[in-house]
Amino acid sequence: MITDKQTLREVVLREVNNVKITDIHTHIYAEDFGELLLWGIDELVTYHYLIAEYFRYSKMDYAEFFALSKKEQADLIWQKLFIEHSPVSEAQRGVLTVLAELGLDVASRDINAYREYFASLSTSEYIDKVFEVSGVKNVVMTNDPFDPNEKPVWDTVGNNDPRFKAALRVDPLLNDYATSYKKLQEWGYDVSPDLDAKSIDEVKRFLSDWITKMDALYLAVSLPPTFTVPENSLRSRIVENCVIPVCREHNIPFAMMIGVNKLVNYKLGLAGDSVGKADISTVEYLCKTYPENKFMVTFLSKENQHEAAITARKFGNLMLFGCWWYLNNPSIIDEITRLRMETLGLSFIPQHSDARVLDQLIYKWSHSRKIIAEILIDKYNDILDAKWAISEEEIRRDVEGLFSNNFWNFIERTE
Ligand code: FIX
Ligand code: ZN
Repeated sequence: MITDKQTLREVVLREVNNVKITDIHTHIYAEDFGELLLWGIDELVTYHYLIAEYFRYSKMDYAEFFALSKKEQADLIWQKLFIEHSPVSEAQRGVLTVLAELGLDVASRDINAYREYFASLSTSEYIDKVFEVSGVKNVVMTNDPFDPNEKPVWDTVGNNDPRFKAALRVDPLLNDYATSYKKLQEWGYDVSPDLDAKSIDEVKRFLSDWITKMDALYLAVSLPPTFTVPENSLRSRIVENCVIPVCREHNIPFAMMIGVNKLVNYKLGLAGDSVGKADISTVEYLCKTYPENKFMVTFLSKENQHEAAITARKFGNLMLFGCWWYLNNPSIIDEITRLRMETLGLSFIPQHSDARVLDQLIYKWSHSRKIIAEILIDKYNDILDAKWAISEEEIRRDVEGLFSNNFWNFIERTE
């Protein structure tokens, strides 16, 4: 048993550095999905976080920028954010971490030399490399049947890489049924714009068909701060009459990602979304009303985090996950993770990468491992002070829970 703090530190750092991670929410894809999988230095540097940061300095016309090639955009961003200003933001620093952990010469600042490295690798070689360097064992994708570039893949080859799991993403269905119902009709589902009884059955059939086709581990949606159930809206009716029963039938969680104000600056595209504080009472209502359902929830607003942790104490069918998007900064990850551990013990999923570019698995997890390890050390030290002794096996158990098993146990699946 470990009773001294130096040994404890060494063991926690070793276990957190060595644990193989299940990354439960990403926007990366297996190789079979072709161009949907983004990787390499030009994709890294044109990540939408960095585009937003580029326009903090640049007065360039948005449309003119987006008309450029990825390489031309990357050259502008590299010059502005890395050469003319020190790259200290989390997204800027992340690029450097990727290059450093790949063993490239970061000090050279030579983006063309980096391009030569990436050009020397095949997609499958680089997927293997990133999983090896990042210590990620499997990722959950974001799979959208309404995406005209993705649906054909599922209608032909599907997903054949066991490292990549599927999650069914239904934003168009829930947030824009007035448009998306026409796609359902096109695909042979007998739905009407007013969501009558027949439509409810057909939407359920659509969801069930795709959960089965994808072997989806959960059903997910991104939602505005105003998301409310119950209310007299198509979204609320689809959630209660379609999503909840189908998720229960398949025994998969409904994952709600709440707090996005879409396209507050539409000219920035993906970089144009912002954040708003949501109403926790909808999560309380769903967890209380549907105790047989499982809910995964992450809020985008820092202001929702404390009440979310308290709500998770009330409902065992609620699993909080990640420090999402604008919360994925070291200072906020530290605050939220300490709050959650002090409130929920180890019964939460501390992080997901949200990687949109394969390479980001490397930096997002390298940075988060360090933060979470220091918090665990502090919390274990607190109980050592009370003369509680702990074993290496118990530390490994706790760490594997936070970085993988809490998810698999909650969804009642094995990998
Ligand atoms: O809705 C989502 O899954 C968000 O994570 C994305 O839309 C967002 O652009 C993102 O990648 C944040 O990290
Ligand atoms: Zn995401």
